[in-house]
Amino acid sequence: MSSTFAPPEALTKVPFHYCPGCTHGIIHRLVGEAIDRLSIRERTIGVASVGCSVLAYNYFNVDMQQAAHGRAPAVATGIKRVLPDRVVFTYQGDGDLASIGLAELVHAAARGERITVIFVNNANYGMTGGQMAPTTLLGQITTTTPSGRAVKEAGYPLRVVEMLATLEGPVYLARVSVHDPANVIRARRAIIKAFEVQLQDLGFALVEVLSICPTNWGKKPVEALSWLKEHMLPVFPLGEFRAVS
Ligand SMILES: Cc1ncc(C[n+]2csc(CCOP(=O)(O)OP(=O)(O)O)c2C)c(N)n1
Ligand code: SF4
Repeated sequence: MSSTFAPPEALTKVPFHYCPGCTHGIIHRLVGEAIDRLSIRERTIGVASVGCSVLAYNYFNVDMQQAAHGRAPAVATGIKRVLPDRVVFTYQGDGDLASIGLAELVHAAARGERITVIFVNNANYGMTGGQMAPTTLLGQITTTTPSGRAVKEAGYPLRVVEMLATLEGPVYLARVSVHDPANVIRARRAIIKAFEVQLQDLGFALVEVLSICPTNWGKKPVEALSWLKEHMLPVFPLGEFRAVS
């Protein structure tokens, strides 16, 4: 019997530990599919970060390196410079990438490092219990903003892709979402593109993926998908902010 649907070879058979409905799993799959599609599994090295995706090294069927919280772009830079023929990507949450790791990210982008960054924005610190992240929306309730994020105390959400688009180093910058099937397909295209940029040795590429955290948002998965669409899309518009032909 022929098989019409199978998991990507670039993912292991280890079951994900993610909460039911969490879209980290979908994003892992899209990265795995991109690696398969480009036939780069044997020469890809992933850098896992710290956050709910801390165990990504168990799930990607490629060589993996664990980085300390926020340091993945610096670690990826080192790997890529020593092994320029490898395809190097990081997989980071918004707490990891946009808070403690912002300096590493911005400088890697400004230097135009030939790495691919997959940035999962779920508008909170998932792993540690749902604290406010730099991407938390105004008014959003988190464990550290129980009355909703207020400008006076906590300022405004950070738009990472728009900020990086002011730099000359990045070659490809996109924001996508996985809240419905059409957007999942667009997200897959953007992730493939971000790897192709590296294969063509063009420079730094980052894809921000809007993602849900039903557990810490206190919503059922389907409600969380609607919440993303209604509340996150107006603040984090989708599209390519730096494109390559
Ligand atoms: C140096 C350091 N500081 C703080 C922590 C605690 N910590 C672990 S994960 C995390 C935030 C993770 O949030 P995010 O990156 O948004 O990923 P998510 O869990 O939402 O996928 C924090 C603050 C740590 N592990 N190391
Ligand atoms: S806490 Fe949130 S981000 Fe972490 S696995 Fe659960 S739903 Fe996903």
